[in-house]
Amino acid sequence: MSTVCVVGLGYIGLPVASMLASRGHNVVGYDVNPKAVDSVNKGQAHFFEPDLDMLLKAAVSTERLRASTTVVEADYFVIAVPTPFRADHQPDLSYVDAATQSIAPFLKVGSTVVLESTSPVGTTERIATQLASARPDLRFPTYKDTAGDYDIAIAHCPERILPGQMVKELVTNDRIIGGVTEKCSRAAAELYGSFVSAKMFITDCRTAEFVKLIENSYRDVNIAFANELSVICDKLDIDVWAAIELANRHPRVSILRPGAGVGGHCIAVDPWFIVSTAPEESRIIRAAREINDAKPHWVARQIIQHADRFKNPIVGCFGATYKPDVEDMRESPSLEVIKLLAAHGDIRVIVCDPMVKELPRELSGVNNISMASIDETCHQSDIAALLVGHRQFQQINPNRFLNKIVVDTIGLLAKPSM
Ligand code: SAJ
Repeated sequence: MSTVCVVGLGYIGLPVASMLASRGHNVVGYDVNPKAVDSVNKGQAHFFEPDLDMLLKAAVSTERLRASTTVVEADYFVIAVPTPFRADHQPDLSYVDAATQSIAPFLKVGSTVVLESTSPVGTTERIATQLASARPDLRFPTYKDTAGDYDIAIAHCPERILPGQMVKELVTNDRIIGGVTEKCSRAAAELYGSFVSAKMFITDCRTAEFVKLIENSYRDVNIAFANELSVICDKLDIDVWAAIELANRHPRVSILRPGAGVGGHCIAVDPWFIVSTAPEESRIIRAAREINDAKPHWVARQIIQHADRFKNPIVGCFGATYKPDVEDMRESPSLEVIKLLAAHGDIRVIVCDPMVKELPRELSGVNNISMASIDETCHQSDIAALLVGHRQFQQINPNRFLNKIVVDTIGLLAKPSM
């Protein structure tokens, strides 16, 4: 069993740290946020993810996992910090750089550094270069170098788990492991082999970085296609859900679902990392991002057009999270719709979301926004904006919408066409 220092106890780092501990490794989770550290040490996750609390509690109570605000010496360092983009859509690598600097003093001969954070191509090599300059006493690998001998292995093993199913997918998803050299890949595979039951595919770090980015871009492009269809269908007075369902009867067609837009910290972000490195060439990828980003604005315009027919319109927004059955509101398109509606001062907006206890600060103090139960929202609203397909919304009796204008962005009330 190894000692592992997981850098960053967020949405990815915490499940990974808990999983590693459950497989018998001695894990220290490092985070700069003392609140997150305290809560982890009490065995409590600071965000909701099914089955995570159970795994974490067991890891802490067996003392295989402890959280700390300081890094420790370890056999493995797993970096799982955010990689957002800046206002100009250029990647912000400041968290990865800070993580790299924080582990540098604690490397020892034989340590392996694994980057899990989704990152632009070249980031794993950037870590190697930065560590080499911080630790001139140690030897570091260079890209695809087979001859060189070195003390530290460095690899990228991009996270692939789906929020809502993270604990299961950590074990069952195939993994891509891209070392700076093949020897580095093998060192990382050793650690991941202790909990991954699926296949592990070895490649180089640049390919691994690119593979992760194209996985999410693939999904973004396909969702953009579905969103574009919904706008076209609206213009042509065609039921988009029926059209997609019928098209998907073709054996080689599988169109995704339109919605209020694309949110979360992955699919709405990662494609920009490709666009930023190849701006001229990334034409579909950029267009997809723009189409998906425009969708909440289109949805809000539709609702406002209906609302203008009422004297004191009340719009019930069903859903505020970025997707069904999670409590995460990061980059949420439904939240964007809510903001745009509220900015139209004449509309009263009622938000209903059983996954959300309170709205983000910038919205909770706004006069014309309030939160209400499903029942009250159905009862009070003139217009029902169906924005997120939570399980609880699927159980609403469709008759409750009969006397309202319904803007159904997610096909909640779509009738099967066959
Ligand atoms: N969405 C649609 N229509 C669809 C499917 C999704 O509008 O048919 C929307 C969702 O409502 C949401 C957004 O797209 O707003 C993204 O949701 P998602 O469930 O597709 O993906 P994420 O962002 O929760 O997680 C993704 C996953 N990537 C892929 O499926 C290729 C996950 O495996 C990654 O680990 C994660 O990104 C990540 O961290 O990169």
